[in-house]
Amino acid sequence: MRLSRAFLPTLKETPAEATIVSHRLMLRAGLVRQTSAGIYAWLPLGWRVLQRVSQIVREEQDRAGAQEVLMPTIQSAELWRQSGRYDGYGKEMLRLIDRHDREMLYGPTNEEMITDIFRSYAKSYRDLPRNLYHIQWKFRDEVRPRFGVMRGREFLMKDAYSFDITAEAAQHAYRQMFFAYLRTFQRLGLKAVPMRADTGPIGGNLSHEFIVLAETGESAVFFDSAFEASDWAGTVTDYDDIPALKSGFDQVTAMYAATDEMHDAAAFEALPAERRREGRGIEVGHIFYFGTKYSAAMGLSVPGQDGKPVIPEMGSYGIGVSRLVGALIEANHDEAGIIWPDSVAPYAAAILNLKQGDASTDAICEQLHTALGDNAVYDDRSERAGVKFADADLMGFPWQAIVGPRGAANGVVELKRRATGERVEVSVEEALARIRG
Ligand code: P5A
Repeated sequence: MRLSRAFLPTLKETPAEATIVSHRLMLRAGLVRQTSAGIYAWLPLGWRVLQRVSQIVREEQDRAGAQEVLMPTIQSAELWRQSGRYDGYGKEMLRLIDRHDREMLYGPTNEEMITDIFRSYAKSYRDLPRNLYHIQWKFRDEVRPRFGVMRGREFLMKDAYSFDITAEAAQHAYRQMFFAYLRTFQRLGLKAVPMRADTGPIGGNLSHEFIVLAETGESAVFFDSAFEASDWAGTVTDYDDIPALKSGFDQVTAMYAATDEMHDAAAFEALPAERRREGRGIEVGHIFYFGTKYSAAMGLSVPGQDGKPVIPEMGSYGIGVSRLVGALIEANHDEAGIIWPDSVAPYAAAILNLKQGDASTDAICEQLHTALGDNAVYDDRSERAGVKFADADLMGFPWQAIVGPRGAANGVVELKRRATGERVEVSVEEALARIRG
């Protein structure tokens, strides 16, 4: 992508409304544009990151055995009356009336809709277990949308829903998602700590939030420092191994970790003082086991092995996909801008042409650009070198291939690693090899 033709707008001034660093950088680097309070347009750079994050989430859901669907954003109020949540959900729900005076709503979550879909097809216990997920926009009319995409009104969520015949099987499904979440956040380069959580309007009595530690997080958290050292994501390799998942889950959850809502001061104090950690965090995922709350209310039942009706046990599992983009920036930035981890970078590299019009400089830049294709932005603008450096740092591409007339004459490129600031002079081939990883 040539910067001279691209829509990659950056801002020099720090927007006054942004109080946390990820929000400031998302606006300055041109990732998003607010269109109404808590509602954002995703501009090309932000949209590429959002898609890369979604893809990692998708791959780990698939690996854990869940299947992707796509349900609509608009739902019928009738479904929510069946579950009994329509009135209770309150002002957070955006309610709509269609031209036939039917009550509709913009979905804040999809437990009712998936239960309705599943009950139309499930004919017997053999149709279970199943886990279905989608990655779809949600709307919650938050009282105080803030921190940019972190607490938006419209936001992208991955939500999965599991159906099982027994409570034990449903708990296994819960543990599958628990480990899928640990893997997902690890691939994103984030340390997310699972914490016992309150269930709120979703319901049930077993629930974990996945919290990324960050000073600007909205939740106060208390946890055992053992979490900092451990690599739990790697411990589970076979999602069908019921005992292995159970023992892995028991080990992880035996360590103390809780948000302020569930904090048990006595249990925390029982830890040796040097292991007690207090801080703040961002909730990037939340999983729930709520048994038959929706299936019973909505009349989902299937004949069991003995022919008697069984009401399936359910759970639901959410990841804040758009919120994750903010959380990733909170965890990866410096004074100059964003530092994208390789796994989600919108482009692997920026090619910086320091002397537009110089024949050998232009030739090397074109060669790099052709070789890297859609994986690089080529800064071919007639701007000063300082402007190009600042924009590349702000937008945070993991690599900068800096090409000036002196090096170009000798076929040499200066390669800068954004995360460390380290610069090396290498051949074009070597630069390509390193960028491609
Ligand atoms: C689980 C999936 C649910 O809605 N139903 C389906 C369950 N859970 S949740 O905790 O309410 O939301 C799941 C995740 O969505 C993100 N999230 C938000 N992101 C941005 N702006 C918001 N206003 C917002 N609200 C929730 C969080 O990451 C949350 O963990």
